[in-house]
Amino acid sequence: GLSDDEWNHVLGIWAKVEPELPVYGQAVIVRLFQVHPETQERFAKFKHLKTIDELKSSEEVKKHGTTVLTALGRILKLKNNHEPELKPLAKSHATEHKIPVKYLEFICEIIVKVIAEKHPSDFGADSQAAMRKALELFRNDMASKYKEFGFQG
Ligand code: HKL
Ligand code: NA
Repeated sequence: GLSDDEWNHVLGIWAKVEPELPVYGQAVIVRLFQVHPETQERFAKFKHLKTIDELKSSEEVKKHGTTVLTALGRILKLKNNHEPELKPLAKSHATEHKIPVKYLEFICEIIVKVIAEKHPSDFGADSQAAMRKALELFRNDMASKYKEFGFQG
């Protein structure tokens, strides 16, 4: 797990992100689809969006990004005790959506980059390191739940 100090960093930067969750959510999903186009293929509802302008102007993309970051925020706020919130998410991503752990790595990396771009002065080295550690914990626990659900990820 993370130390109290590390969680303070994580939740401190998250408090700055939260008032603008739709902006962040949109930026994260658009970037994910741009940098890793195979991830967009996982969404039947987004397959018709071909250009960067179409992605950026899609209310559905923005809504999905907001929902994803809202779910992630709930997990982060539970700190080292995220299991009750994480389990149903791992179940759906393992058994229904079949999302490889590699894709979780992609989105986590993009989340850190997008925050660093939008909040450079509030997201110093210690905060970035703490956020990376929290997202690594999230991914590792998702991966072990995946295995419990019979998905090798
Ligand atoms: N999804 C997340 C989080 C993540 C930061 C990592 C997260 C948090 N998801 O049809 C659905 C698909 C979903 C969801 C509904 C779908 C396809 C899908 N997700 C794909 C992905 C990918 C692959 C591009 C990645 C990297 C990823 C990562 C949260 Fe994800 N996702 C949902 C959700 C929630 C908002 C819903 C599922 C709701 C649920 O499981 O409730 C028990
Ligand atoms: Na800081």
